[in-house]
Amino acid sequence: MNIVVLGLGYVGLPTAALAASAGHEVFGYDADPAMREELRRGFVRGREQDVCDLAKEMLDSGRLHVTDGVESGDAYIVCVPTPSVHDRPDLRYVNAALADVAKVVQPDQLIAIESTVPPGTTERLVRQAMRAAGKSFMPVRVVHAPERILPGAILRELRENYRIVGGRTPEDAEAGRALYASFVDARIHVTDLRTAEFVKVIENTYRDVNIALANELALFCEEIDIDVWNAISLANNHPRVNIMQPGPGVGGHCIPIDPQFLADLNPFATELIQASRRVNERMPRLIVRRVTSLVGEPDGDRKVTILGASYKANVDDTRESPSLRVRELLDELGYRTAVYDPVANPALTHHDLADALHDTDAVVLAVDHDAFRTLDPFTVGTLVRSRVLIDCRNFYDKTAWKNAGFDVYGLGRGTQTFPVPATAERQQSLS
Ligand code: SAJ
Repeated sequence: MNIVVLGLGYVGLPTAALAASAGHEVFGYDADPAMREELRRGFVRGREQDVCDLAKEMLDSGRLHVTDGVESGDAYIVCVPTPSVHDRPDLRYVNAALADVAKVVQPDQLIAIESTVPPGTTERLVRQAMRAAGKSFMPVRVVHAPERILPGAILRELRENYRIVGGRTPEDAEAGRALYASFVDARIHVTDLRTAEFVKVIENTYRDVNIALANELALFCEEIDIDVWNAISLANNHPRVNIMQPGPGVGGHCIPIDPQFLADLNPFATELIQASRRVNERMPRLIVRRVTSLVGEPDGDRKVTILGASYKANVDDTRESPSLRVRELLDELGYRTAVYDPVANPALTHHDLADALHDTDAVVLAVDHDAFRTLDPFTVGTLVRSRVLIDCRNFYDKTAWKNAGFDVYGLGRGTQTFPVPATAERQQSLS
C-alpha cells in the first residue's frame, strides 16, 4: 500500500516509520522545510532513541520517503497539531493538510485524521476541503483514528495501545481498521466518526479532572496537616479508586488543551471540566505564593532556582510547562530566577547546575526527572545562599534534605515538613 503521512512530528514520524517497517511504501510530508531537509540527511529530531533508530532505518531502507509536496496514495494519515488559541481549537494545520490532500485524493482512497479535534469536526473539514478542491465528498473514505501515544513511550504505545477508528460509514471504518491492523499490534475498536472524536477528548479530560482532584486534595491536606501522597496511595489500595498525583500544574500539548474543546462546544454542560481546568491552572500561582511565604517578597536580589523545565518527567517537551509558568510568575513579581534542566531544550535553561544554584534563596523541584534523583542535598547546600527546598512532586527524601540544613516544603504534605504560618494559624483555630 502507498501511505502518505502529513506532519512528521512526534506522532507522524513514528507512525510513518512503523508503517514502512510493516512493508508499506510511505511518503511523509511536513510543512517545515528545515525538518524535511534534516530527515533527508538522516537527522531525526527527538529524544526517544527507539523512534530515532526506527525512523533512520526506514529512511535508509528507501521505504520511507520525505517529499516536498503531498503525493497521491492509497491512504492519507493526518498527524498535524491542533493547538488552542484563546481557549478555542485552532484547526488551521488540519485545514491546510486537508487542502493538500483534497487536491490529489481519488475515489475510494482513505483519509485518516489522527489530530485531536472536537466532535463533529472531521466530517465538516473534509467536506469543506473537497468542495474547495471542486471534488465530491462521497466517494472518498474518511476515518478519525485519534493518536493516543504517551510521550516517553511513543513507539511501544503506538504498537500496543488499543485504537479507536471511527468511520463516516461502516465501510469507511472497516477500511480504516484494515489500514491500522496492517502496522499496529493493538486491538482496534471500530465506531462512528463523532464517537471516535469524543472518546479521544474525554480520555484526556478524565485525566485533567482526576489530576485536579489530586491537586485540590493536596491543598486541603496542607490545611488539616495530612500527607496527601500517603493518603492517595492508601485510598488507591481500594480496587475501585485510582486518584492521580498532585503537582505544580498540568502541561503538555494535550491534557490542558483538549478539555477546552468540550467547554468551547458547550460551556453550560461542562462546569466540572472548566472548574478542573481552573484548579490545575492556578497551581503555578500557588507554588509562587509558597515561595514568597518562605523566602520573603522580592527585593531585587532574591533568587529562585527551578529544577526542571519540561512539562513532565524525562521528556524534553516544554509546551505549556507548569515549571516555565512558575518562572514567568516569579519574573513578573521581580525575583531573579534560574532554570536548570538536563533533559529539556538547552536554549531555555542554564547549562551548569552550580551556576543555576549560585546565590539562590530557594530551590523549586518542579519536574521529577530521573536525572535529579542523585542530587546530593549537602552539595546543593554549599552552592545556595539560603537552604530552602520546595518539592512539588514528593520526589526527595525530606529527612535527608532537612539533615543537610534545608527548610523543606512539600506540596500537599502539610506541617509535617515545614510550618507554613497560615497553616499554623489554621491549626490553632481547628483545635
Ligand atoms: N500529571 C500530574 N499528575 C499525574 C499525572 C500527570 O500532575 O498524576 C501532569 C504531568 O506532570 C504533565 C501533565 O499532567 O504536566 C500531562 O502528562 P500526562 O502524562 O498525563 O499526559 P501527556 O500529555 O504526556 O499524554 C496524554 C496521554 N493521554 C492519556 O493518558 C489519556 C496520551 O496517551 C495521549 O496520546 C496524549 O495525552 C495526547 O497526545 O493526547
